[in-house]
Order: sequence, then C-alpha cells, then structure tokens
Amino acid sequence: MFDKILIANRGEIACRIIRTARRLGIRTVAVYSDADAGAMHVSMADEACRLGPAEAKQSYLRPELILEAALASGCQAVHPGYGFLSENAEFAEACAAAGIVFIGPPAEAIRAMGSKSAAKRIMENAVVPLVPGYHGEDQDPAFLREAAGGIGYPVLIKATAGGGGKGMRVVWEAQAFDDALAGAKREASASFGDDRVLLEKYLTRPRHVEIQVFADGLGNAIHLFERDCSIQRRHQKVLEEAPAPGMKDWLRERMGGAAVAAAKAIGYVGAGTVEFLLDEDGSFYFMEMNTRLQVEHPVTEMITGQDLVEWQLKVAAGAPLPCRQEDLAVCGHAIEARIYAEDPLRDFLPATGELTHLRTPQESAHVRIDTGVRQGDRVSIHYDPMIAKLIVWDTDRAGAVRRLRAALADYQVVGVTTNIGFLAQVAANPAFAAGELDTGFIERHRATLFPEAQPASDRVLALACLDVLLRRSAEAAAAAAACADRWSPWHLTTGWQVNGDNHHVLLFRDGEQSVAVTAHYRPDGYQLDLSGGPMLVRGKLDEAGDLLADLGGMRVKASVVRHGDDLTIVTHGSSHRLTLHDPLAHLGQQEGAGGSLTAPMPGKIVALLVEAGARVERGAPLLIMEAMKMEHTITAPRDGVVAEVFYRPGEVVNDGAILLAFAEEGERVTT
Ligand code: MV4
Repeated sequence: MFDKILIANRGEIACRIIRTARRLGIRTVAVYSDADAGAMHVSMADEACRLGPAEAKQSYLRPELILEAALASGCQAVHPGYGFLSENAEFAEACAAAGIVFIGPPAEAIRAMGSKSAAKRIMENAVVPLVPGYHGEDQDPAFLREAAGGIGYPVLIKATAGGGGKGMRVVWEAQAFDDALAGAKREASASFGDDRVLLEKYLTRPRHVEIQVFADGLGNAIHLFERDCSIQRRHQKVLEEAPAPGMKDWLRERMGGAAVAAAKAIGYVGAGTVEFLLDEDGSFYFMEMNTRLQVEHPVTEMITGQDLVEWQLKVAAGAPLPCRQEDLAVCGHAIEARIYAEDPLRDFLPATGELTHLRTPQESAHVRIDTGVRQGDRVSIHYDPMIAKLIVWDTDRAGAVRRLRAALADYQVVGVTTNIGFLAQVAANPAFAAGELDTGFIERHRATLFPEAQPASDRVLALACLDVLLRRSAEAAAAAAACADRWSPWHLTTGWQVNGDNHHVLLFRDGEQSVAVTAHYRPDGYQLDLSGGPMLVRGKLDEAGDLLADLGGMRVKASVVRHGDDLTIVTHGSSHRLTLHDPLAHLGQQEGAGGSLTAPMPGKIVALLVEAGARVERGAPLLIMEAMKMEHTITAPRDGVVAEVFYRPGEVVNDGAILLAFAEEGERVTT
C-alpha cells in the first residue's frame, strides 16, 4: 500500500479522498491554484503544492505541474478524482512513465471508451445490448435514410464524436430525416470537428440506470449494483439514488452481468461505471462507460457499506478486490442531492459569492455530507459551483425521501444563491415520491418545480421584526451598560412616548416591494400589525444565534442571518431575504473627525440632547427626530466635540439638511 499519494483535484472530491487516505494511514499531498490557497482540501492534506493561477488550464489541468509536485513530494501515486485529468489517457501514461501509479484504469481503457462509436463496437462484440440502430462508417445520406426506415421512427441522430447530449436530434417521421441529418452533421462538424453520425431507435421515456463496476489487476471484475440518475437537467445530474426504484432482481443481475462483461471486454482495472438506457418495457441498452469514480459514488457506498476510494487505493497498489460478488448485497436505499451555487429561477445560472452563513444538517448514519467548502469561503467563477453532496440513507426509499426532505430543510446557505429550494421541490413532488423517474422528469414537472418567488409571508415578516427588535434591545442594553448615565430614558428602546402608543414602524425591502410593519410594545413582547391581522410575538436569541420565537402562540425556531442590512430568514425548508430599510443607518458612516450630521429624510426635531461644545462618545444620543411616524434617536457616529447645532426642537428639516457640525481635531469651540 502507498505511503503517500497526491490528490490531483480540488473541492469535495479532494476532501473525500483525503479522508479515506488518512483513515488508511496514507499521507496526502494536495495541489492548489491561487484561488484555492485557503481552501478546505489544502488545509486537510498533510502537505500542499501550489500549481499556478486560478484558471484550471494553468493549474489543475497541467499534467507536468502535477507530476512535478508528486515527484518533488515523494508520492508513489496520484488520485485524479473526477473531471480535470481523470479521463486523460496521456496523463495516465505520463504518470506511468514517471514511475508514479495512476489511481485509475489503464490508459488504453480510457482511450477505448473515449469514442462513443468505438465503445459501442466493443460492447457489440462483448454481447452488451445496444439500442437498435446503425453506427457504421457509411455516411451516405441515402444509405442513412434507408437505415432510419429500417430502425423505425422516431429515430435519434447522434454525433459519433459527441457526448453528454450534444449533437443529438430526434426525427419523428421520414420526411423530416434529410434536413435533420444535414443539421446534425453541420452541428457535429462545428462542435467536434467530426461530422460522422450514428442512428438509434429513439426511446421516448428512458431512465438513466448505471452500474458500478470494479476490476482488479488480477482478472477479477464485479459490480456493486445500480444507480438511477434519471433526474437530470441538460445532461447534468441533479439527484441520484441506489438502488433504482422498482428494480427487479432478475434485471439487476442481467444489467450487472452486462456491465461486468463490458469491463472485461476492455481489460478494465479500477472503478468504472457502465451507463444504460432502461426502457419502460425493461429492455436496457449500453449508452457509455465512464472510466473514473463518479460524483454519485456515495449512494453505492451507503447501500453496500463499502468505501470505493479504499478499493481504488488497494487495487492500484496491486491488491485483489476486497470482496467477491457474493459478498455484496443491497442494504436499504440512498439518495444523493447535488447542492450547487446556482439560480434555478434564472435557468440555473451559476452563482458566485461568499458563504457568509453555512449551517449543515447534523451528520449521522442516515445523513452524509461530502463538501469542500466552509463558512466564509467564496464560491468563485473558476470551477464547478458545487457546494456539497448531501447523501441520505434509510431502510427503504420512502424513508430515504423523508430524510432527504428533512436534511434539505436544515441545510442553510446564505450569501450565495443555491438550488436547495429546487431540490426540496423535487423531493416533495408526488411523482418523485412514487419513484416515477425518467430523463424527462424535470421538464414534465416544470410547472411545480419552479414556483415564482413569493412575497414574504406574515411568518417571515414576524421573524424578521422580532430579530430586529430583539437585537436593538440587546444593543441598547449594552450601550446603556457602557454609558455613564445608564438609567437615562434615552436608552429606552420601548418606543415610549408621552401620551403616545409605544410603537416602532419597521421598514423592509422585499424584492421590488417595500413593506412596513408597525410593532407595538407590549409587556411580554410585541404586537405586530400584519396583513393577516395583529400578531403577538416574543422570543429570544439562543447562544447559536438562532431565534426561538413564539408567533401568536405558535413556537418556531429560525435562523435570521444578518449581512449588513440584509436579513435572510431561514426557517424549516425555506429562506427569504429582506433588506431592513433603516433610513438613519448611514448616519454612522460619515467619515472624518470634523464633518457634519445630515437629516436622512424629511422630519421634525423632537428633542436636542447636546449643546455646542459637548464632547461625545461614539453611540451617544445627540438628538431625536420624528420621521415616517416614528421617532429616531440620532447617535454620534464617532467620538468628537459638537461644534454647532443648527436646529431647535419643533423645527421641520428637509432630507439632507445639516443638523449639527463636529469640531475639527484641535478646533476651539466657543459656546
Ligand atoms: C438516448 C435517449 C433516447 N433514445 N438515446 C443523452 C446524452 C447521452 N447520455 C445519451 N442521451 C440519450 N440518449 C436513445 N436512443 C435519451 C437520451 C437522454 C438522456 C439520457 C440519459 C440521461 C439523461 C438524458 C436526457 C436527455 C436525453
């Protein structure tokens, strides 16, 4: 077994590999780009080597830099993870040439599976079922039209050099074939520099079911059952699960046997995945073989109890497979959700930003989180915007779906837009719950999976108001405690007025809307005037900063995450962002020793609390003005001496009027 390996990857998969290596007592070397200098995988590894600038082409995709780092740090092997160089045959060969073990399949196996049509020919000879069609060299349009007629419409035209859905065209009837063929060839030529196409019978509602295979260097090859990855969007997997819903034992054995035959046909070694299209009648057809450990491998690990990275390390070190086929069995059901920084309501546009608040569900035997980011990290534009993989397990699928919904509801991310709400919608969808999966699932249920952003509910507004009021009360108490005259009535935050109802009007921005909520002070909380009527609310902030609230008698727990004036209210399964519109908030931001204080909006001076010449500390109350039906105590933005006060109580001021001036450093103030 290796003493030291280099992980030629980043993010969650790098962290995941390091975890297994550490458990096996193997030392690890990470590599990183400038954008990842402070990344989680770098801090987890025993050592780390800088590759170069953030761009992948100048760092993670530079084989010579990675090999140089491996040799310089005395590594015996390199684990490529997935993506980057994991299916790069030249890199696999360069490792071997440098005397470094490539933890993956032989380079020629990578090459063999690299061409879709070559892969199909190999599978055909290995008696692995293919979709009825034509994938030969004759590209004459008349010949292909004949072939399409023989297959039977609808027919799918696929670019031979294509993959991942690129260069595919469905033809529903014969008269449309010629134009579709011409279009497919033009697109294939433009996208792949190769205009060859293949034809297949088009399956209208297929499922994507893939088999995990594993082979060692001693001729053993087995499978670790199937995964259903049909919930995809534009050929990107969204949710994956194992076993496939409704899978029959006889079908599992046939698909597993076909996958093992495929692996043996190409002399495979290591972890591989054979992807099939599963038709509604139980027929299955080879689609492609991936010569790497897949993103979704954890669901297989959860139902078999195996650690596939441990298997990879052992097999790459020359050991036999840790298990025989008969040693493995399906236990329970696992589902993986890919949590991404992307905006489902903007066509899944990748999102970037700082993870200002990151709270994950509690991990357990039922909940696993594979992530490569921590609170405070930035999701950048340089790499795949994956935040984490959330994997759940239970004894059956219904239990796993329940766990998935609960875990998603507890997954709190603030600071960057995520797809968590979308994933929760999928998990809550009745067809998903019923296991009615196929590759068209998301399109078919689009109307319910993408609900329009809703205005803040009364519950969200109540939680926001409570958080603001509780924090203000806590800040005032702290300021009073720090002040000489701690019992001054000006420290009160009860909205107390002579002969008036104690109330505050809280103003929020909710998307494009403004929302004002009047909060009336009550002995045991606040009465909020909400659209659904008055609501008596009270609560407290616990030591974790969570809000434990009683909203009109209903007790709820929520996180209200502040970022500047933004409040994100995260409560069971949903998050809603509001912006506290504090008209006076900017007052404290006026810079300089001297300077002046201006009225943030039109209003009336109610009381003067200082005179010219007064020395004040930051936060000390200076005057009170009434604006928008509420009173505001204007405090000193910093330590200083009041030079002049320009208004008396009762006077009305305009927005921007200079209320008072501070003395410049050292200036004498005459009173
Ligand atoms: C198909 C098909 C239906 N009939 N082939 C998409 C990309 C590549 N993996 C193969 N793909 C498909 N091939 C035939 N004969 C439907 C798809 C397909 C698909 C397959 C798996 C997962 C998601 C998919 C989404 C759209 C189309």
